[in-house]
Amino acid sequence: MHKLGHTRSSHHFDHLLHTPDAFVRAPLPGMRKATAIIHAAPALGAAFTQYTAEFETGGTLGPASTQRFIYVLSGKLKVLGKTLGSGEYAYLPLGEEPVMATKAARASVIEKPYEPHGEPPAAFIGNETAIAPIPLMGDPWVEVRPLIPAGEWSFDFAVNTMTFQPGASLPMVEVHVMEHGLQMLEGGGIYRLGDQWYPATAGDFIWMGPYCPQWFGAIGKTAAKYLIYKDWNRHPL
Ligand code: UGY
Ligand code: MN
Repeated sequence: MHKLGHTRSSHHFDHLLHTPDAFVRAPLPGMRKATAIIHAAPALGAAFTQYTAEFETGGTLGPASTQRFIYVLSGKLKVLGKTLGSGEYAYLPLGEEPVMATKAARASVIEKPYEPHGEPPAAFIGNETAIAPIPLMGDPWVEVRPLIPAGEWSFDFAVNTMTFQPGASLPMVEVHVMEHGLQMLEGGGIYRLGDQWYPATAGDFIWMGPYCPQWFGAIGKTAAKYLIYKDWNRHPL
């Protein structure tokens, strides 16, 4: 049944809420047996690209001309000679290394031209469950897991997961120069973006531009969790 023109998706100059009912799929150059839902890109005002890649078994990404971060949402992806499952991820400095699904898979892919500062970082893989949680500003109800090693200036972006116990929230409305790409992984709540409040749930994507006022409160009986990108470690000039 169609929805008579209704969607929760909403696009403003400083933010986008992108909900699954509005997703449009198209392969990117070089993809085989795979397609992309592009959530954030320079066309939006973002300085990075983030998309959900959906693979059939045997599907591959095309090469990128930028660094690339891949977080597996479901299924199995072979990267750097290892098979990665849900919650595992890879950082690829050149974007040229092959990425192939050994089982139908979905992954969140971030691509960004590298801003050099010393030697570029080397490729690595990781597992979110192996990262020790950090309480956000001392609040044990909001756990942050940095997926890219913190304190290493060579990286020009950060990717974290944030897990909010039911009823927990960001301690303040944040307004900052960094932009965000956010993939809601589990649970949900209310996201304040600019001057609006949106229900947000697993499967949604949110882009927040520089200085977009932002706040989140988790609602429901289970924890809410999201994957969040931000530009990091570089002077804004
Ligand atoms: O890292 C952050 O800026 C994060 N606390 N922002 C957010 O969750 N919207
Ligand atoms: Mn923020």
